[in-house]
Amino acid sequence: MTLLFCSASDKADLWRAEIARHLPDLEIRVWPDLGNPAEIDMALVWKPPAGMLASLPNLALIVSLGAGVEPLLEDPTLPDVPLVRMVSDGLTVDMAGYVALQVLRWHRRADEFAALQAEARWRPIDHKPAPDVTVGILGLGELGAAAARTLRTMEYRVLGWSRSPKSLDGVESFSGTAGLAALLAQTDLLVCLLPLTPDTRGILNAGLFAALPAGAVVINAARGGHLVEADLLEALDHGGSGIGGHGHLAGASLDVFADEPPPPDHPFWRHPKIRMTPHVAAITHPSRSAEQVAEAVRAFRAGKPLPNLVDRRRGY
Ligand code: NDP
Ligand code: OXD
Repeated sequence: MTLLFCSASDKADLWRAEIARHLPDLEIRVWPDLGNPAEIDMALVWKPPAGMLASLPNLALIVSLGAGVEPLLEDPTLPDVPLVRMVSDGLTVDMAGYVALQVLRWHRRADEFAALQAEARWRPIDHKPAPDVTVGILGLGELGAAAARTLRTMEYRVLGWSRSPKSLDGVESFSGTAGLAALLAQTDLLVCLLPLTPDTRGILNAGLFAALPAGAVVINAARGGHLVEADLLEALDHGGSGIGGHGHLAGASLDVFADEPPPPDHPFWRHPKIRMTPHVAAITHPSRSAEQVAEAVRAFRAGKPLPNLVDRRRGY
């Protein structure tokens, strides 16, 4: 059995070494040096060139290096074989940390204190106790649930929205359209951790922002396609008076963008109420995630049920 590795943004040598620690007998080839394509039956990929997977006649398993699989599902030539996505402790811990960092940054006024320090000014600014601050999380899956658990340890009030209701200690669960409206009406900081599907594309739009209380903050760590960028700018700049001055929303933390990187003249770069990171909220580190790849390969070899199988009809 032979696995093909294909990713322009991951280090093939590191992955090969880490996977070999778990599966020393597995032959791994690195795209574009695939040798005889007919010998490849498994592929480990992140954003492979469109049509590449379809050119492997005996491909029987695809493992995604990412948790989100919409780049694969958007390829109309994607072979109809089982697709496993990345779920790993490394990714989960990273994402929970990113969400906690952004929630604290806005709640504890971190940027305002940084600005005051730059002017050598000593000015205490008050903040609400954490239990009086409500964080609403869209998507209570692997990453959303982990973020919720972390925020609960910090005593924030946490609400979560998912397709099916969830039972998570200390987290109020909402689902459906009415559930979304109820969650938004109570949310001070809104976190998006949904998969990008036809149902969720553009969900962070003018209607959703208007349903949030004035002064709310939006944190998008899922996909750029969830956000209607012009609507965010409008909600930040107009329509009320948030903590940071004019505008219905007080601010936004964005890790993901429609175009990555956004062009140099994109208004987000210099917007005073936007904090950007370059799609680094959670990283699939080989040392923390090779075991999950090995698990999928072992199950595949043994003909056992595959872990973290994507439901293609649902789109995640
Ligand atoms: P999961 O599949 O585990 O969770 C998805 C959650 O979203 C589930 O709770 C699901 O509900 C809910 N959901 C899906 N569709 C809808 C809908 N139409 N309405 C309401 N709820 C919905 O995904 P992960 O938590 O592993 O990952 C989430 C996303 O995070 C990924 O798809 C990816 O885009 C992004 N990501 C970003 C990274 C970054 O660095 N910025 C890194 C890794 C991932 P239910 O449970 O009922 O099915
Ligand atoms: C992922 C990502 O989906 O890194 O894993 O965005």
